[in-house]
Amino acid sequence: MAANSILIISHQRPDGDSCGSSLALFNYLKTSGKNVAIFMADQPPSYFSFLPGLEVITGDRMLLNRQWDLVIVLDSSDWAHTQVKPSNLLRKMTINIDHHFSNNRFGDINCVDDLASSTCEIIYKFFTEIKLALNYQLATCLLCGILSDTGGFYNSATTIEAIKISARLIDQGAKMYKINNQVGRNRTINGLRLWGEVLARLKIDADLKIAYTYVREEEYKKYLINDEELDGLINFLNALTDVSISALFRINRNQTVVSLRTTKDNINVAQIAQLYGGGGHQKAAGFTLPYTLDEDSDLLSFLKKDNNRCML
Ligand SMILES: [Mn+2]
Repeated sequence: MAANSILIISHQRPDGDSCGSSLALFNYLKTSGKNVAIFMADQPPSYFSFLPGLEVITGDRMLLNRQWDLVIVLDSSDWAHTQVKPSNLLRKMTINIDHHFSNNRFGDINCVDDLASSTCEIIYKFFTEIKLALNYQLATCLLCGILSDTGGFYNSATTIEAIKISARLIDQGAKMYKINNQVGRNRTINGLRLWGEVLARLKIDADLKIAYTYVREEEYKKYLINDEELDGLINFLNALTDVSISALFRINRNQTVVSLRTTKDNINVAQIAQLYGGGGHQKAAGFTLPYTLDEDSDLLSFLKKDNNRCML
């Protein structure tokens, strides 16, 4: 089947991998003469503006009412993370390209490799397979995804393969230090002040070996920041020694978003997240509770309850 109209979809709260992989594929398909668009439920953070073509990413739901030959879903373990209802989406075929441990193989074709550092790594391998010559733009998009998901070669997703591919992307002109600075070190003064408050109430439960803290929706508003400014905080907490898991609770009006990190070989936080309808990677995962937890006492009793069921 030759697909002429192609919709690329990626997950809510876009990150460097979803934006990088979507834009790299978009550029390739556009150059191949296809009618192509990218849908993401949320707008990408402005600090990704260095990515060529970022402005084509749209949250315009009118796109979802059109008829598409092909839908390609990137970097999303299931439909829920895209905030798109597949039953309403008119398409002949769905291709699912992803690297999450928890991917539920929702596509007609599933290209899922949970050993890949990032979706960008899988797209790179596809481009290599079809012998596509990479240019600066494609290399920048792909390196952005690898550096985002490996935390700048810091976390357990950092494989020999990821480093080898990155070296080739740098050879094509992608600037590693620039991407790392844009993606990993883009802090605002208000963002850091909020980090300070959240870190000041960090608790460690010695029995569970869990470090945990929380942030409330009102605090984002108080500091006039987007909650994506806290994305780096949970990775920062993962630097704690002597704990098995770090947890950040974002307490919103009607729900609680929980992020989990571990550096321990014997712990798979994606399995914990899956118990609550979430997902992610073995060392970095999250889930959303459809209710609000109240500060310290609730958080601890929630963690203790979980500990009985699944943790450690
Ligand atoms: Mn990813």
